[in-house]
Amino acid sequence: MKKLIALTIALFSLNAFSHCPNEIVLEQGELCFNYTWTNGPHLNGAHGGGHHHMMKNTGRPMASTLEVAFWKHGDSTHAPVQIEGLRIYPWMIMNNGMEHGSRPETLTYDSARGIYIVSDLYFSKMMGYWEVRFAVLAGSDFDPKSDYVQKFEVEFK
Ligand SMILES: [Cu+2]
Repeated sequence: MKKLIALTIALFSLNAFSHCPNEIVLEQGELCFNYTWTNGPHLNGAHGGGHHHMMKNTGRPMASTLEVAFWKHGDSTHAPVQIEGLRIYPWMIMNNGMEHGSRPETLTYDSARGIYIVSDLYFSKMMGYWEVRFAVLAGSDFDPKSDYVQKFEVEFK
């Protein structure tokens, strides 16, 4: 029991020293990132006929917005890191084995706050799950199915 407590304390202090909620390895090295939903995530009804989170007046699907901050691994000041050619996009893995994206998302860098804002994210309700994927564009042969470097599953409330 004592050992377990000591280990727990060690892990907690390590975490405080080099807080890294998520890791991504890119050309510039190991980065950490944190993400926050500032709008949503909203799960929209399938094929426009659903009832989940549709806008009351228009019946149009609702967009979600995500904010992401990157910093160098081990940097306790969390100085913002900008990533050339970054793309953050939605991706669905369907239960039937098919995979697909969504409408084009919008990525903006808020230089005052040092964060990326991903808007126009549309998640439709289907048999499967949505991921948010991270990629650095390698050119026109970019394949969103396989050319991502990091991802997380979207958890809808
Ligand atoms: Cu689907």
